[in-house]
Amino acid sequence: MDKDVITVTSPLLPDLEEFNKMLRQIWNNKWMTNNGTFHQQLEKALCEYLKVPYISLFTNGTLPLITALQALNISGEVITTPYSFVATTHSLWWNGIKPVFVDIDPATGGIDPERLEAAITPRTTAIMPVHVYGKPCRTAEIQAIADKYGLRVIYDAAHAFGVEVDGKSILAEGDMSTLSFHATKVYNTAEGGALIMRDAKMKQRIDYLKNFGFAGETEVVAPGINGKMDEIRAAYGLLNLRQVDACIEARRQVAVRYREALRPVEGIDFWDDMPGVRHNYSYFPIFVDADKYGMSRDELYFKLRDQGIWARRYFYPLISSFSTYRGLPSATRENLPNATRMADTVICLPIHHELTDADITRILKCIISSYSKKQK
Ligand code: T4K
Repeated sequence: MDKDVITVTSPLLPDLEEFNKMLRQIWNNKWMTNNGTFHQQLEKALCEYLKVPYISLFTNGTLPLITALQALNISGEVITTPYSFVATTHSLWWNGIKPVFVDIDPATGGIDPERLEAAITPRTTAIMPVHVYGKPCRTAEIQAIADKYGLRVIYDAAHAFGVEVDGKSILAEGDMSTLSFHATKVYNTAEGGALIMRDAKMKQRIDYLKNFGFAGETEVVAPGINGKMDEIRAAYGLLNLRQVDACIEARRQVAVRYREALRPVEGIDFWDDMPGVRHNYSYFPIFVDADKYGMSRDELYFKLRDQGIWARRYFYPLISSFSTYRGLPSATRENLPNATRMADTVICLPIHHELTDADITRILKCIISSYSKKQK
């Protein structure tokens, strides 16, 4: 890739010498996968780091969504958000479940709890919200509605690694939460993911399900899948866990600089930190008001692109506008005005631990120069 290109993210990589030492151990043991030593160590270390009671590692962040739905026997209709990565809704489709889209709360980007009740039908069995960009959803209100109607709540927390509210992990909310450890995430194992659950019985069930349903050498208790993380990724994950805090702090400093510089720019909106929340700064979305800023979102996006700044329009287009989902009654723009507006105005600016001061200055100059021209 061109050296002058600034990408939206860059993977946190383990120290290669340390990684080699761990690879040597794997080579010596010749135990590559199926609940190996590093896999067990990583599950334990992540429970401690994330302050959660039980975790099950997976090969990516999509299979935990599919498996959670299987484990809880979810069927019929599930209420979800259109403002996410397609994997959220695809996990429902893979389970033969009908997605019902509900609009988002523009203050969080997450599903709007005030619109949930109107979407519940006799076929509704669960809610699948997303802590989009790692920003916590309104979990207490979502849970109150779920309790009132006897619904399950599965959080797609792919972006919410290490996020806490008042010292409590956001991953402890709902029946289960999923994580993605994809290379583009704050904490990564190249490909990888996890499912977080509340009790040992469910952990056991999930461990069976991600291993074809095997409960011992000769017994299969359910039609499971192969979702197991291997030893190489678990070793990589153990090393990355040592440096993830420094990575989050570096990202925080980028966010501080963006906010300082962009606050006076009319027509560029962004979120500040929420009180009591430990954020992970996984994404830095800005929202472009074309009239006030003097340039549309796409004009700015392509201007950045032309200057080698590969920002991204996460999450445009909305999931509900893809051909698979477009025909659903809940997929209309009229039903999803806030999500539509957000998808049409968002740009996620580059944010990662290797971004230099010069990079940040270059990005800001590109955004601010268009605005200054309009002022003249
Ligand atoms: N739920 C939610 C809410 C999610 O956001 C996701 C995944 C999932 C579930 C499913 O989790 P996984 O099954 O994926 O674990 C990325 C990721 O592929 C995807 O994991 C992620 N969400 C989604 C939001 O974004 P792309 O298409 O943006 O990736 P790509 O290849 O364009 O990479 C973006 C930039 O990152 C590149 O320009 C440079 C940098 N990069 C990327 C890779 C892969 C690197 O520097 N090194 C790399 O190895 O999808």
